[in-house]
Amino acid sequence: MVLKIGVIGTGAIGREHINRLHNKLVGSTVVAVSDIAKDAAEKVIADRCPGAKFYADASDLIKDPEVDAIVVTSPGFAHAAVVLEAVKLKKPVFCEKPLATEASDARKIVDAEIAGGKKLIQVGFMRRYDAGYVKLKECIDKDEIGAPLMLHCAHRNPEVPTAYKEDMPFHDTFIHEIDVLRWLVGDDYESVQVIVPKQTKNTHSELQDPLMVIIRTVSGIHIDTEIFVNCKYGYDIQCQVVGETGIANLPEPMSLLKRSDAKLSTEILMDWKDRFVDSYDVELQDWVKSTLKGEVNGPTAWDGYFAAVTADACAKARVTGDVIKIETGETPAFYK
Ligand code: NAD
Ligand code: ISE
Repeated sequence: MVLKIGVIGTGAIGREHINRLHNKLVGSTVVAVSDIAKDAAEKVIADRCPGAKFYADASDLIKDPEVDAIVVTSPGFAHAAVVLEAVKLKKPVFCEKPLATEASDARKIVDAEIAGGKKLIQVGFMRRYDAGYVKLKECIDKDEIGAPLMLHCAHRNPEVPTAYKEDMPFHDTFIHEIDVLRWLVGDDYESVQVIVPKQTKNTHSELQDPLMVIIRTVSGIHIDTEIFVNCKYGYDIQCQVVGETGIANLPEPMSLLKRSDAKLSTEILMDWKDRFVDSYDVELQDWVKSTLKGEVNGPTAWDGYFAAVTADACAKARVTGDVIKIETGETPAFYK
């Protein structure tokens, strides 16, 4: 059986996912595409999924009876409306992160999914499928370094466009750490605090860069993460777990170690597309497989909601300088 997919949003990651789902992975085909930019979307169809229908209005794509499942790769602010429409029609959804840019919208999605009585939504937190993070989790779960006490992390992008501003470091960038670190240590968050260090000259008036976020988990684990989105030198993701009896680091991406010209050198990647290429493949193949079985195995709408609440708390903490409590309420039995 083949899953017939409609994709909403044909930008940077939409194009990549269309290619995966139509030409690379097993059990899926892209039958419809929607975007507010018609010409660019039609070019994507011609290049990557010829024959797929184009819809100017995403609602029409969701309603198309030929479309079994929806992939949402439009910008974050446009996610909630289409996810809610798909849930209403009981269609499975893979929604790129963030599930919503405001926790109140993410909560509406959770409530709608629970009311429908069936899990339908997976959120695109692909780091849970990254071989390095999977190894780190195995190491923690097998108690190889004792109980985690502290995590030191960094999320560095070479640069961001000027449209990237205000609270995007939390909702667009740090949202990955919010999800993957909670999954890694298996502990919810109690509070967040944001520190604004000396600013890089490479930022602009509407963006504070770098930022430092400190999370305290319910059991008391300390997690500090540097968010630095104009670091210039590379796309660099770091994570070190300090346990009671040892330390484990997220592996560096595989890269040649070269001795030449009196130098010992190795390349640093510049793009998230390259850094996480394998994780996106594994993530979407797993989503296709589980969707065909009528299941959701990956990060749920509740995970998306938890991340949105934490990102909102970071946004507040940045402005007030306070330690802000994370208040999500109990995980509903539906998601346990
Ligand atoms: P992008 O700006 O490159 O592309 C967005 C596309 O959506 C554009 O083609 C735009 O015309 C279209 N669009 C805008 N509003 C729309 C609407 N209302 N309905 C339909 N289409 C609309 O953005 P991107 O980098 O591809 O990011 C898209 C989403 O994917 C974001 O949520 C982003 O956070 C996420 N993303 C995830 C990762 C990851 O590592 N998991 C990486 C990059 C982006
Ligand atoms: C982008 O949307 C991603 O999800 C990347 O993984 C992240 O590193 C980047 O900061 C975001 O803008």
